[in-house]
Amino acid sequence: MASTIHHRTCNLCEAICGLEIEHDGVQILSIKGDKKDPFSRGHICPKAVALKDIHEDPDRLRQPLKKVDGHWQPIGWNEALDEVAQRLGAVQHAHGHDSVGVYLGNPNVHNTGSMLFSRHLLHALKTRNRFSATSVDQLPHHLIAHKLFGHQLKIPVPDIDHCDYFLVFGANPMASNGSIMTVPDVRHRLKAISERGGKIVVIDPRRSETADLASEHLFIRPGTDALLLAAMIHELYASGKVEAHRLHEATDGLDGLEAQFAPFSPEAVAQATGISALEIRRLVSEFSAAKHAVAYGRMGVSVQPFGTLSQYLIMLFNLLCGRLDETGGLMFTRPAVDTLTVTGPGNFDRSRSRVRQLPAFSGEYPVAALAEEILTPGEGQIRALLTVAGNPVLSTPNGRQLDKAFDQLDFMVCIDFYLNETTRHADIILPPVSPLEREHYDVIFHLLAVRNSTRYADALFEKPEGSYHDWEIFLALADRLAPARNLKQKFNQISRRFLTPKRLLNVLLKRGPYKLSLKQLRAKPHGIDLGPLQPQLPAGLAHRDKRIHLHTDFFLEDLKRLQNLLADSGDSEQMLLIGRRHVRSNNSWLHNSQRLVKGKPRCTAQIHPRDAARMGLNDGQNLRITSRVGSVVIPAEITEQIMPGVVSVPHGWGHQREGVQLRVAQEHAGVSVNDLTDEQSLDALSGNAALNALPVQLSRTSDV
Ligand SMILES: Nc1nc2c(c(=O)[nH]1)N[C@H]1C(S)=C(S)[C@@H](COP(=O)(O)OP(=O)(O)OC[C@H]3O[C@@H](n4cnc5c(=O)[nH]c(N)nc54)[C@H](O)[C@@H]3O)O[C@H]1N2
Ligand SMILES: Nc1nc2c(c(=O)[nH]1)N[C@H]1C(S)=C(S)[C@@H](COP(=O)(O)OP(=O)(O)OC[C@H]3O[C@@H](n4cnc5c(=O)[nH]c(N)nc54)[C@H](O)[C@@H]3O)O[C@H]1N2
Ligand code: SF4
Ligand SMILES: [Mo]
Repeated sequence: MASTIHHRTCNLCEAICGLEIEHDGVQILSIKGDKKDPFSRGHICPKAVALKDIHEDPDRLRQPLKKVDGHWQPIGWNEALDEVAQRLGAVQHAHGHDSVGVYLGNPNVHNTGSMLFSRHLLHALKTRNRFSATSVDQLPHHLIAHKLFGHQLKIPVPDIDHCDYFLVFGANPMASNGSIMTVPDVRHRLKAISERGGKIVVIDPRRSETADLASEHLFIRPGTDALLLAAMIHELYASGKVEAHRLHEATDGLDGLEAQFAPFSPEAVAQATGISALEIRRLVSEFSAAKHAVAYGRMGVSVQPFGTLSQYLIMLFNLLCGRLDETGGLMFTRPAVDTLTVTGPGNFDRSRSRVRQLPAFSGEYPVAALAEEILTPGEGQIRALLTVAGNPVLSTPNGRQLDKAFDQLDFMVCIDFYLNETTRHADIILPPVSPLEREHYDVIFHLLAVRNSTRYADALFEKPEGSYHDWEIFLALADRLAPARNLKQKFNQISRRFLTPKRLLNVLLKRGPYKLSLKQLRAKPHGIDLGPLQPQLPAGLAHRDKRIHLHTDFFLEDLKRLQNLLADSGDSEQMLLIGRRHVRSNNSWLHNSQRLVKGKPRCTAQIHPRDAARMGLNDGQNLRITSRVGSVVIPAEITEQIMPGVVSVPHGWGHQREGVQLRVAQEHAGVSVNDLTDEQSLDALSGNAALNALPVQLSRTSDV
């Protein structure tokens, strides 16, 4: 067959790049960036070609597996689905609905069918023990959006194409390609800021790839961003730079703010943060003076002990500077599918986890509590677990404790196409089709994009006969777990299957603000540009009273805890652990692609020459890192890119665990940083894991 070009969206990360895939109906011949795509403009990163590697990977599971006497046996779909439903049902029958736990991983969000259909399975399971990757990631953003703007997904993004001052806290879009900011071709977009005379300032304990491209980089002691931000707000008031803005009229809670920030003068926080009072004042005055400025923070500030407070102060700083909902500031999108109607507005602290009393957000408990909910006996204990597109053993804190917990379960089922560190614990694995065998529409990421845009792609390959999409697995299990008991229920089951993600998408598009249809999107395979972001508040607020609710009582309560940080900031000898991302990696699951892992090993511990010298450590020598919960041995990479007193280890590695079937990844195993991260280290307000700024001890080991 002659070769054809298929246009589709890369589903691997939040940048949603448009791809041009050349294929002959069976084989993929090449993967390139789609130059005609108005949003991604031909940009791709090295991971895009891994879509071919995943598709062709001999280790990718194509048939359900069942563990029998410790050995995996392929079984048929009906048998597998029947057995899963029967075993989950039996556990629930004996121990109640909450005895089954669910963990949803990150790739669900990049999967149209999963986004639109997982609720049916969750509904059928009726368990309150739900967890997801949200609580090792963007939970603070949802909590703030829910409280301030009235909906968990009403999250503003930096209008990077129009700002001339971009202040970045703990984000590395040059490696991650952007997060809670869908920004394909970020390199050119960042460069354009400098080219129009603007400035990019990066605050990060590591001189990251983004810092390298920025106009300025300031090292900050991990976990102290909230102090810096509090001082910036203090300085805003002190220097009379709070900007009168139309939105302040529509904001509840602005009165009396100044006094709350009194203790946090630039001088007071300088030592703890490592940033001088002079520099803090300069940051504030430059930001205030810029025509279009925006402050933005991501993983480095979300996933640390002051995750929510830091993100809240970033929001407050933008608001006080008149940068919220303004061109070149922090803006809201207007996506073609009104994503806010696909989920509820969110809710917080409606229930608490059984063992540690951690608050649920929108029906999910912090995943840091998952292991203890399995390991602690008593009423409501989790005895069976379903994971969907997740690898919590490598991706969530204290992975060794999770290994232990999963071993103890009565039953575990994983919907996943790899036999990895998590799924090896399963009794049954249900593998969905490959990403190229399904249609794609980004329900979530157009909502978070720096430009209003929309793009749909049909499946590249037809799925093999008898195989299942994730959403079909969900429905097959839901039907079995909650069989229709009357005609109406039967009708509901048939109609949701008839609806399909594609048809549902068509309905959502037609109902959306641009009244588009799937047919119209299909006619434009390069995507449709829907224009720059536009101001939309207060009318666009999701709160019924069309006001911003600052909820200062809730959020600023944490300033008290922050003051303690100010008080005991003397110990600069304490080493703090932070994470790191690399453009050729994606969380834990792209290490089975030879071309992505080849070259110098990347799972190294970066430390500063000063710390290395103190320990008598040479570059490449093995280093032992120990935390409260565990210890790993990892080669040291000595570099001035990292701040003294800080050690950086990337996550998602550690494929040496027994029973993993990822042949390439195992040859480049590395160690898992989440064998060090502590399930007790949390962001106090939200329960989000504090994976960054973790106290650790370093010691030398003899070479292995
Ligand atoms: N190549 C690649 N791309 C990815 C992913 C991937 O694994 N690999 N994962 C995707 C996912 S799921 C996400 S959520 C995004 C994340 O996207 P980003 O948040 O942009 O990615 P990170 O590299 O985690 O950036 C965090 C930065 O915070 C810094 N940091 C650590 N601790 C602190 C601190 O206490 N304060 C400050 N100010 N900075 C700190 C780190 O040095 C790092 O530079 O990336 C997505 N894209
Ligand atoms: N220390 C530290 N830990 C971190 C982070 C960090 O910065 N530092 N980052 C955190 C972040 S931001 C995130 S999002 C989490 C990610 O945490 P997880 O989502 O739990 O982990 P992933 O590594 O993304 O694993 C994804 C799994 O989904 C499977 N998969 C991929 N596509 C599909 C699909 O279409 N269908 C199905 N059914 N399965 C699929 C893969 O085989 C893999 O097993 O990790 C977090 N962990
Ligand atoms: S930047 Fe993200 S979306 Fe774009 S090609 Fe790379 S992995 Fe895919
Ligand atoms: Mo993430």
